[in-house]
Amino acid sequence: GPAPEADTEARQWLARHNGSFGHFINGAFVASASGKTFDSFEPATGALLAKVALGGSEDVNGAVAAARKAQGPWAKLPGHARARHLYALARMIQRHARLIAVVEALDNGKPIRETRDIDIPLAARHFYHHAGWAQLQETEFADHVPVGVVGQVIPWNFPFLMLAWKVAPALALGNTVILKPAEFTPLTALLFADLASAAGLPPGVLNVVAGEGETGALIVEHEDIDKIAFTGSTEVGRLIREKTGGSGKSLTLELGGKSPFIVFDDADIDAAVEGVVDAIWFNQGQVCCAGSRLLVQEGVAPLFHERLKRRMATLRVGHPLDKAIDMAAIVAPVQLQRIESLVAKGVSEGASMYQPKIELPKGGSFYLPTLLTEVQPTSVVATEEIFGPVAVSMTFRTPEEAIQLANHSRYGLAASVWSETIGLALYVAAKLAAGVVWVNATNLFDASSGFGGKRESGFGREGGKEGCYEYLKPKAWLGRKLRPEP
Ligand code: TXE
Repeated sequence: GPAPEADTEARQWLARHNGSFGHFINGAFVASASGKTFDSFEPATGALLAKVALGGSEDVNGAVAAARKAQGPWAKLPGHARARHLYALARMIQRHARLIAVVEALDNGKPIRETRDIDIPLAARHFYHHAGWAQLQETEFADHVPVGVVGQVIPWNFPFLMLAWKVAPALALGNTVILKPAEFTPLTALLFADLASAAGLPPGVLNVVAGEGETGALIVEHEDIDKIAFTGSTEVGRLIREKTGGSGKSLTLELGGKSPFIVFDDADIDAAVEGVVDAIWFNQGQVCCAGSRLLVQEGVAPLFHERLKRRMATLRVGHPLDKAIDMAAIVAPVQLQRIESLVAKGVSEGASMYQPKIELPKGGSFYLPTLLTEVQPTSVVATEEIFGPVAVSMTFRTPEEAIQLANHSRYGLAASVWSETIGLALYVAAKLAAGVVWVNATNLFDASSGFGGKRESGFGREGGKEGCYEYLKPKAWLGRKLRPEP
């Protein structure tokens, strides 16, 4: 189990706020105008972690007014001055990496090994990367202007990393932000606001309004917001698209997925098995680009499934703060029930289920690593996003059949192809409908590489130069004497 002192700093931080958090508006923490709050629980134990302000229209109005007031001066700063702020935020994340990692693990239920080694370092890297773009704004984006005031609504699966993906490019390019973290995981966004304020970020540039879906809807519908950036479910994404249609607001959506993970007969089997571990058991499978649909060539399928099951039996499920575990808790009981009912549906539709005999911790929301084989391509588990530690496996004979099965989806976020024949892998990769294709690899991310989907997985990119354009608008300058006389 976790060392008892492991979370001292995090508990102290919670205690400093008396376990009760306000919104961060115009540079200060404030309670909701209505006085309403909601509870954030520890998924691993079910215990109450904090009480958090529930944002209503007055709170959203206040945040938008602060962001509007701050936007002009923020955009007028020279790029290098904004870059200095982003560098300061990046260093702040690194300096407090341990505290953020622990709070994130407690609030989300994910393993500390992942928050410490992946989420938090990638978030810092995102701020460093975008500091570079801020510095280059005048030269690289001379014919563009900031979008303005941006509303950002993020999910609970990567609370801190999704914050970084959204906040870093927005601020770098001269926008100001109203961010709403997900109701299951509001704490690291509030911690970040605390750190940003200590790092000297001007008031109003970043505002965090906590709350539920209704708070998100208030942001989406606010008249004085110029752009909405959303990551979350395809259903809510569709709703937001309807609500913003015709409003003149810019919109980017990063939604769900059911990404194929294709294994050819000649793949390096051990590497592909480790790939599956990363693809579907990383973050308990609560990953938008999770390799959740295994497509295995018939010749190697029995061996592949046998090796995969053997590997599954070695996975360790435990408390998020235990450094020696592979998987921890599912974010909330409602998500656990969703996983359970989808798997039951899969089994009733004829899938055969394998779960290793691992003892799960008591009290919290835990689910075993699960493999479903003999799955029909049209069944619910093969087409719907389960968003849990459940791999669904089907077989194919030819590359053409693999491509057809892979593209048989309403989504198009990511794909992964495994073959030692690079020509075959690249041929298949080129034909896959996905925003990113990994070859003999999975879940590779970098701040310099734009991430985003096709089809019902959404549109727009986060990261890289293409991601910067999502926070800019082109502006043409035509006329005489645009330059002062010498
Ligand atoms: O997502 P929601 P949920 C998928 C995944 C998961 C399912 C349900 O399949 O099982 O969605 O998760 C805010 N207007 N993904 O219900 O509701 C909400 O408060 C504006 C995939 O938690 O989309 C939160 O901040 N905002 C995904 C955010 O939207 C609204 C990540 C996401 O919540 C709103 C998460 C509204 N009407 C879930 N309703 C991915 N792409 O990675 C809710 N919200």
